[in-house]
Amino acid sequence: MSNREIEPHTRGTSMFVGDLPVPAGLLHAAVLASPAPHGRVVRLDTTPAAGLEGVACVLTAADIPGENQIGGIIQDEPLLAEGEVHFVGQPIVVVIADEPRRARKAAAAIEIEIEEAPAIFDPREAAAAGNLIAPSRTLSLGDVDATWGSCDVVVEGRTESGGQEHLYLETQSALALPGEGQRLKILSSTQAPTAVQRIVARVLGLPMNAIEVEVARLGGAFGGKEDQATPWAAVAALGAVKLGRPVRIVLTRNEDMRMTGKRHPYSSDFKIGLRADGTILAWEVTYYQNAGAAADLSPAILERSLFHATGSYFIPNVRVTALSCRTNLPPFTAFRGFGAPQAMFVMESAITRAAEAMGIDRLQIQHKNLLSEGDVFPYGMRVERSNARRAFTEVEERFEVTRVQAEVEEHNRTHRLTKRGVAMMPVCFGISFTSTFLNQAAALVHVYTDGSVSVSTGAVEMGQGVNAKILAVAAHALGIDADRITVETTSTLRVANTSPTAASSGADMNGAATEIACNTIFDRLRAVAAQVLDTSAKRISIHADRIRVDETDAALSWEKLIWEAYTSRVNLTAQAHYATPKIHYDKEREQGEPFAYHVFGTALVEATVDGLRGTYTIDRVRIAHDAGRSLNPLVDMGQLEGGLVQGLGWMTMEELLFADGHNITDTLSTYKIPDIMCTPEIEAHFLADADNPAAILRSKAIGEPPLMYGIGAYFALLSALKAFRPDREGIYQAPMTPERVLMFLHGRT
Ligand code: LUZ
Ligand code: MOS
Repeated sequence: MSNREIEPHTRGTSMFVGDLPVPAGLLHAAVLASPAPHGRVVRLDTTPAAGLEGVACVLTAADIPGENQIGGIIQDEPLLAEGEVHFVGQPIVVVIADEPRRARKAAAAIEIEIEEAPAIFDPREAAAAGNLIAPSRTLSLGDVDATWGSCDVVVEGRTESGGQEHLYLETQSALALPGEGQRLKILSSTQAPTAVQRIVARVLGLPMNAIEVEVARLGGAFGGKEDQATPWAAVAALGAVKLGRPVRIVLTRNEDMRMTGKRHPYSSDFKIGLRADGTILAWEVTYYQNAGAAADLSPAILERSLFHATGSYFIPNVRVTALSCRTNLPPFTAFRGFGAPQAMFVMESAITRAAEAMGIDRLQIQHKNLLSEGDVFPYGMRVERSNARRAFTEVEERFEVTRVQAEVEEHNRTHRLTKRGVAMMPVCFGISFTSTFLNQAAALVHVYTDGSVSVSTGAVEMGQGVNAKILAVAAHALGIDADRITVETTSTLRVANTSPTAASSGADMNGAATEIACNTIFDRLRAVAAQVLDTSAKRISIHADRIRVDETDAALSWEKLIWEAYTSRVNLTAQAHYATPKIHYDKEREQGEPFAYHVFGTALVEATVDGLRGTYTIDRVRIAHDAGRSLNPLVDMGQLEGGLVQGLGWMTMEELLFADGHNITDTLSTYKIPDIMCTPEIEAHFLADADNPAAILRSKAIGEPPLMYGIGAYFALLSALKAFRPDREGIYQAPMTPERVLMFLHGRT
């Protein structure tokens, strides 16, 4: 099973928005962004920019023909700031010029004066001041208040987890091409073509059918282009409509890092109650989500945190409260895991803190409380086909965890300057958009008269291999060689009302729609073949590119069959729609079945800390993962490794820092992501004979769950730190940077 993206990527011939052939008369956009985190614009003089060489026009909020509003879930975000600014990096003015350099120079020449107002950066301060994006939400199960008294151990604590920069290789970009009349075509680096279409239509005051959005592929996205590709497409569209010429915007790395949202930092309070044998009886947690200055996807991300509050464990008494707090930082957004990693970090911190208080191994608590068949989540869904225990014990046995632990202890006994740590990290991740209505997809399949096949869906290829999976589904459903099939770009003209390619569900849903469309065509072809071969349709099948009657190859080729169908005036095109069955959720009662199924797995993470330097290595990560019946094991293994390393980065070296609302980690020299040198030895395997009746060809979604294996790194490091300093209480403040390591080992308490 091939991934056709690999060769053009390797040769450098695959095209991104910034590589497309330059259309005649192309202009370039640049943005002047707010230099202050909060305040009022008291003077704005664009004349110094307008007069500069090459400048075609300068646009402000006053030039927006439709609504100056790009908010999705909540309409609280202007495209261009009007009067007030709410974060450093908020777009205020757009300059269009003949060269990107000149557009940027002109934007810098604009004179702006801002009367600063008090700004809030801390989510708890925002909550105390009543600055919430939406009312808080609480999920509960059993009765926590009545349970604390019957617990043998109760510990409380506070955790912090930091933000995370997406650092997709391709920065945010869009190219807007004016067509006849009011028509506009936008080539956008977006995970959500329909969101771009809807918001651009709103901003321009046009109907959606005036706008086509097309996406060939993205150079990575990781959630960063689910909601936040939209403003850049709107900026290009605004310029194109004003000037009647093509306009492109491609953010520089520094602009992208300064102006766009990242993973939400969370600050959380927890209380956990256990029996002396390690059984968790009660779990109470409050999440303060730092949402930044606008809602963006924050409420949906908060909802996923609520649903993942208990991680891979069954806890009979739970109360989870989540607050989305409005601060003066760039609006934080979707990032692989979408609120679940933040929730799981708190759960694992609580287990570690409890183990410390009880003087037992955290693995004992983990093992004891893993989800089993029939257990219920606080949101009311029952666990079906849990592989939580299976994956955990498979790691314990296959990788001899007891022996590894003994070796680590031996190392720590015999080494003074380095200590090792080890941690298990179980993952349970719900598959489906938590917003039920988004769980739909569509496909459009054409068979041409020469027998070649074209498949369009709503899925966006972003390096995750979704096109390879859709190709495999189509080849399987039609029974023909994959070489006959192409998976096309994503266009709102061919497939309308697409959900974002997100929530790990791109292949599940678009693959299912593809299968339905292919089956429709297959049924029509069977009838044609039956007529040609003078037999009954039931006896016809297509396998390995051959038309068969019962088990014998017929004297009829695929090409001949297609020509027969065409000349018999049979429809060789099918459109299909797929809606994930059964799922539902009642937000009033906070009960339902929001997910089609769950993905399970466990990682074993080993780390070594240098006690003098504070540096460390993540030595090895070994994983048992439930991939169902993988549609493409190579693609899935790539996603697993990539997700893991991204999770390791979030927990260790990636430290997003703001000073007075200014991102001071807005370059590749101040914000470090893992590279091949700090990638551990990875040994991962998929559970044998895994199955999943709830997704396409019994596969399982892969995109997000592996990121959360990376959380194990924090606890492996913490256990090494405790080997140096058993006198110190653990800290639960991610990322565990070398600076934090040194402070833990040698700093004053
Ligand atoms: N996006 C979204 C997501 O809109 N809803 C979700 O539930 C989700 N989950 C994961 C990643 N993106
Ligand atoms: Mo997402 S975090 O765009 O699946």
